[in-house]
Amino acid sequence: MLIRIPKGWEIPEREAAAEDVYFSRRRFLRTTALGLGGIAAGCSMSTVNGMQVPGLSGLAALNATRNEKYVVPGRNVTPIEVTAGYNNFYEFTTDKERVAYLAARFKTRPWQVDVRGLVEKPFQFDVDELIKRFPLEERVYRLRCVEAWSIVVPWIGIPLAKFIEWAKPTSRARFLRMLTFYKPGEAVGQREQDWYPWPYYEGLRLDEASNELAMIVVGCYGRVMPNQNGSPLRLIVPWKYGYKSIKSIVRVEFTDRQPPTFWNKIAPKEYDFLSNVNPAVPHPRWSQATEEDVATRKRIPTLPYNGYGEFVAHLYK
Ligand SMILES: Nc1nc2c(c(=O)[nH]1)N[C@H]1C(S)=C(S)[C@@H](COP(=O)(O)O)O[C@H]1N2
Ligand SMILES: [Mo]
Repeated sequence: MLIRIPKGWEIPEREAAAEDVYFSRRRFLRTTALGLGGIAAGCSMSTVNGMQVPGLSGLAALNATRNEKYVVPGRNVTPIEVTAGYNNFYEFTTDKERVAYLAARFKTRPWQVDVRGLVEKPFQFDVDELIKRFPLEERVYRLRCVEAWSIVVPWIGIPLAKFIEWAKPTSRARFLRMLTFYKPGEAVGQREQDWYPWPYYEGLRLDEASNELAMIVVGCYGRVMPNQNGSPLRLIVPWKYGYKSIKSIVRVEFTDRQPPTFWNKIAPKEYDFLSNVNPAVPHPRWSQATEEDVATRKRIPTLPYNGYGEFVAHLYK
């Protein structure tokens, strides 16, 4: 049985455009999250470092080779209970500390992904086939949300460039469009927040998607990904604001025209197609010069391209 979000928690329509609606209430929510967890009877619960986070037990271990080329100097890896306990996944709720509870029983296996559009031959694959087909890499990346908070995560996945090679786009392909599931019966946020333009959709230019940093991610912290982080497969593009890193992908489409994106559709003046992390360009409603490390609660400077300029700046000359 899924939990019904109490009326008081729902966001009014006029505020729906604000990705940060509940951000300022985080400290309040942090203190109530454990109490609310009790409502989610039947969902599996793990205690990590004394904190309870659902969705962490029973995740299969993944065999991955750490790629030491990608390191995050001066910051520690964010503890798993923070990464898996504080999420943006609007398909479930806008309340970051309740995503883990509401996503705990979402079925992410078996999971088919459609590859279509400007490819030699459209096809479908199962996520576990993909995991068997490609060697998995572990990379520690920063994740910087547009709401000015950040975490550091050891993701496990496949370079998106390798996936693109496998998909065989035609010479006309210029962009990649990705889509999340639409399952209002299972995802309470899709059911009850019907003013959002579901399903979530994102896009990249093909040269961005082919950059060495872009990854199809299937796990983190040595295991299959917890549901709340976008299981069973998501995108990670660490030089862009977090909302570009679309979760729980069901379709990858190659196109010759720039695809629309979910957040741009909702608030075009606030969220553009490229969305590269840039401390010099404030969000219309707040500064992007600094960010809060969610684990330490310390404010730290935001870096151009989230610290990945050496890899990606040439794409935007
Ligand atoms: N399908 C989908 N993907 C999504 C989101 C979402 O609401 N739905 N939120 C985005 C935002 S705003 C951020 S910051 C990251 C958060 O990823 P995390 O919860 O694993 O930290 O996921 C992104 N991908
Ligand atoms: Mo975000």
